[in-house]
Amino acid sequence: MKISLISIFPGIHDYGMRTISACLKQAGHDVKLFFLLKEFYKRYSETAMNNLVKLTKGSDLVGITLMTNFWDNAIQVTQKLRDNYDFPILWGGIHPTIRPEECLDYADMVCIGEGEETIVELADKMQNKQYYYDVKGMWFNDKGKKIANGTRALPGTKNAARIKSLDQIPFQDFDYRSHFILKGDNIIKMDEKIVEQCADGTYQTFPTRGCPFGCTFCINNTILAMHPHQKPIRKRSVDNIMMELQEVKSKLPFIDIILFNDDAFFLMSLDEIKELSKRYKEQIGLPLYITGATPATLTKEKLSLLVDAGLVEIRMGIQSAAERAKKIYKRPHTDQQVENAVRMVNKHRNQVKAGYDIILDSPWETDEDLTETLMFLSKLPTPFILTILSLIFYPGTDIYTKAKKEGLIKDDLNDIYRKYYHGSSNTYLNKLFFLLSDYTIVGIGISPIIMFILTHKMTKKLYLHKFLRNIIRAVFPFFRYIGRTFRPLPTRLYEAGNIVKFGDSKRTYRTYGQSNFNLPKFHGENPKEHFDLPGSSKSTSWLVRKFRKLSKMIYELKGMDIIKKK
Ligand code: B12
Ligand code: SF4
Repeated sequence: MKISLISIFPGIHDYGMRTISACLKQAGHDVKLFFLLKEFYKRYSETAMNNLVKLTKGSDLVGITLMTNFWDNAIQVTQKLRDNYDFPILWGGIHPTIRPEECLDYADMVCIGEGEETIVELADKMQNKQYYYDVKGMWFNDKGKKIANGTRALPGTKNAARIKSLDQIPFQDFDYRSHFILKGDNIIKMDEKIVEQCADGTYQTFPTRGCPFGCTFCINNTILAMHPHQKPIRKRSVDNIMMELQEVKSKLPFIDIILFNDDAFFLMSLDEIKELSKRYKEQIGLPLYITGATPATLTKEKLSLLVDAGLVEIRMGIQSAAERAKKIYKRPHTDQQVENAVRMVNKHRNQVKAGYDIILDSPWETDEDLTETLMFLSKLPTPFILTILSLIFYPGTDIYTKAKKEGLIKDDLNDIYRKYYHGSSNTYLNKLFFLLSDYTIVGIGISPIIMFILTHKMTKKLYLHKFLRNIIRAVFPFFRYIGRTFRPLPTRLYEAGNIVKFGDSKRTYRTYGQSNFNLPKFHGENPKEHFDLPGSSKSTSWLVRKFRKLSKMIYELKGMDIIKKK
């Protein structure tokens, strides 16, 4: 079977699609993989779409992957292909998993959930001209009649038809000879240079799948409800992880950081982490970045082992410190546990860059709740970076149901599918989170007393709050200079392009910016041009910009940039 798979995300780190492709190739199918990198709020040009039509000619099946925000682009691609060909179009990924029915208004078929077994069974049956409308985990649109075949047991569980262990899943397809990528308006053949440029030195993989907590805004909330009797977390063996990473080292020599992007990595047992760290250090030896550090699962022992193995960056969800919000989100930890986890990470501040996620714009959070979170954050040891996201009620989650019931969602398409996740509303308190983040990155922070004054009702009543905030913003370059001068070791980790040592060895690595995945360099796109975000040049006053420029000049003139740049 000739199968074209289309990834419409803005980066080439599409683990799901690469794995689906590897499974199909392993089963003997002829697969072309397209990376049509695009931010979800931009559409493809007519030239790009015509290119795609040419390149998908002769396909027997086309698969498209999408998350909710990529809805419009999935429709654009589907309609273009539909206007030219009559091959079946299959949608898979997070959004089709939670809303299969509406997807069938556009696609001919939908794959629900993890699709490694499903896609191979479907493709084999299609190739053998067998009846395939009975494939489990699939929904079909048969001339207007929708056929729903339920869910399939998750790969890596004992009820799975074939893949009873995650170790049976082939590694991601990085064979670029059958890959294509959108560059400008044209879709061109991928080559090693482009992979190198787009990978930005990072290789993403997943030692585990799933998370048992099911916070009410997260996809795991939905997945747990869909698979109530299955193990919520599935793990790969250390042997299997090592095999994959050794292959990466030999086939992708430009990779210089490994990212474990699991939802709940620290649910690996101490023994598993001991073995993984030991072998990782001996056999892989690349800097390591781990997300999915849920505060309640992080322990000193696990962390120390990983730091010794080469951990250079960690990301953990805090989301909110307010009791009311944590209850609504069903967060599985106390503020004390978060603080302990942050302090644990901070002990390794000279080697490990810390990132914490915060969710803003919850309609159920009051100004008092936000103030509670700001006060909590201001007490934490620096440096760290805050990734500030705007709450989105993704369908299938409990908060979607709650928001819908309360009439907070008028129109799913505009209020959810097209909502920009970094575009938190421009309120005074929201801006304080961004200001705080600027200060925490440079190892200074904003002290609880200052935060208390900034957030106190009286300050607002006296109309002093904005004035004070502007002063703190304006003097930031000075404090950045102080922070970086007096805390050069930890703060250099937060600047992209610095060469630093990692682990306990003499080896070095180049530090990265906040987002390794988006490709402004390659693609020439910058969301800040389209949204007036806090921190963007549009929302910064002329005076502050001038002041920052002047201090930057002084900073550079004084030659205080002691860290070597590549
Ligand atoms: C890694 C990751 C990213 C990476 C890479 C994305 C990628 N495509 O791989 C990056 C950092 C780029 C990213 C970005 C975003 N992400 Co993200 N991300 C994840 C994460 C943590 C893991 C995804 C993953 O690889 N899972 C493992 C694989 C095995 O699962 P999978 O990708 O779903 O693929 C399987 C199936 O879905 C299916 N499948 C997938 N595609 C197809 C296609 C076909 C044809 C078939 C048959 C099957 C199939 O088979 C695959 C193999 O089993 C998930 C959380 C999660 N647990 O999934 C969030 C998640 C997918 N992200 C999410 C979101 C919202 C985003 C953003 C839109 C916004 C944000 N706040 O981060 C941005 C968008 C970026 C942008 N600039 O526009 C949400 C999606 C919710 C939704 N309803 O759409 C998730 C679920 C997290 C959450 N909030 O719960 N993300
Ligand atoms: S702990 Fe993280 S990954 Fe797990 S359900 Fe909560 S938000 Fe999702």
